[in-house]
Amino acid sequence: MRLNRDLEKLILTTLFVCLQSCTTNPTDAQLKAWRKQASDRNAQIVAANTNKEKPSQWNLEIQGETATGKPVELNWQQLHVLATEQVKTPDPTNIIQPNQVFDFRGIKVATLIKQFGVASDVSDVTFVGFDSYHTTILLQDLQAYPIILAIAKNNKPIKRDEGGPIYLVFPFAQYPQLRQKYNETNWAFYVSHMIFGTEKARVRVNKRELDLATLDKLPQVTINETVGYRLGWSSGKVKLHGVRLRDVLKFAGEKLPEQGKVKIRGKARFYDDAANLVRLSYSEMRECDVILATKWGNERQLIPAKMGGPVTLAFGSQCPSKTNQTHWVKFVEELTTAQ
Ligand SMILES: Nc1nc2c(c(=O)[nH]1)N[C@H]1C(S)=C(S)[C@@H](COP(=O)(O)O)O[C@H]1N2
Ligand SMILES: [Mo]
Repeated sequence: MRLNRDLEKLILTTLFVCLQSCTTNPTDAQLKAWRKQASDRNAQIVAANTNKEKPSQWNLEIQGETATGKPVELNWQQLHVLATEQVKTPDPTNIIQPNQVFDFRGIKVATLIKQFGVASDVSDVTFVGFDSYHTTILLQDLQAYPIILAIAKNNKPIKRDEGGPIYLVFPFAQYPQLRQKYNETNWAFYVSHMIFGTEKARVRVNKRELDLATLDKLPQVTINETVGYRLGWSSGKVKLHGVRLRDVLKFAGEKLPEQGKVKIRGKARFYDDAANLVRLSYSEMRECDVILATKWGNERQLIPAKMGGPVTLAFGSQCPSKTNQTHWVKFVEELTTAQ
C-alpha cells in the first residue's frame, strides 16, 4: 500500500523537477527512464525499511544545540521507560481508516527538551527519519502541546510499515488548533534523530575532520538551482554557496584518480547501508560544480536543519546529476574515497 504510493510520489516529484526546468515536454524515453529511476529508488527504500533490524536495537540520537552542546543517545530500554504519555487521535497519514482513533503511547518531546536543555537561540527542533525524510517543529509548540515520539499504538509496538518503531504523533484530536500549523507531512515515520536547532558544520573526509572555518578558507562557489530534495525550500531556484567537492578532497590530501569514486554519507540510517551511499565519479566532480553547500540566499545565511543543513550536497547546472533528487544529500556527515 504505502509502497505503491511512494513509487507514485517519486515519479511525480521526478516529473515535477523537470517540468520546472525543462522547456519541452519529456519524451516517452525520458518518462520511461524516470519511471525506472523512481522504481529503483523505491526498491532501495523498501529493502532498507524492511530489514531485519529489531526495535530493541533502535536508538534515538539527540543532537545539535543541546544545553551542553553534546549529543545524547537513548537506547530502546531508556526510551521505553520514558514512554509514558498517551495520545488518542486519528492518524492523518492513514487514508484507509481516516476516522479511526488510535491509542498512541510515547515519549513527550517536551520532556526530552527539559531533560537535555536547549541553547537559548534555538527556535525549532528537526526530526530525521530512517529514509532521510525530515520535519521541523517549532520549539514553542513542542513545549506547549503533548507531541510525542510514539513507540506503541493500541498497546503494540508500531510496525515499520506503519511508521514505527518511533513515530512522531500530534494530539490532533485534543488540540484541533494544531492542524492549522501542522498536517500529515509532519507525522514523521521511523524517527532516529532529533536535532535541537542546527548542528555545527563539520564534515569527515576519510579520517580527517573539517569544520566550517576550514571550509570557508577554500575557494567559494555559488550555484543557483532548484534544490533536489523536497523539504524546507521554496520551489524556485535558490542560491547555494559552498565549496567544490574536488577542492575539499584536494585540501584533505586525497588524490583524484581517473577511475575513483567518492562516497557521500548523510545523517539518516538509510546511509548506514553502503549500497545507499551516493557515489560520484571524479570525472563528474571535475566537469561541473558539485558542492558542499553551507550557506544560502543573498545574505549568505547558514543552512538551518529545517533546510537539511548545516551541510548539503548540491549540484550546479552543468552536472548530469542535478535533476536526480536522490543525489542531493542533506545533513552531510562524511566523505570517503575509493579507487
Ligand atoms: N520518514 C518519513 N515520514 C513521512 C514521510 C516520508 O516519506 N518518510 N512522508 C510524509 C508525508 S509527505 C505524508 S503525506 C505522510 C504519509 O506518507 P505516505 O503518503 O507516503 O504514506 O507521511 C509523512 N511522514
Ligand atoms: Mo505527502
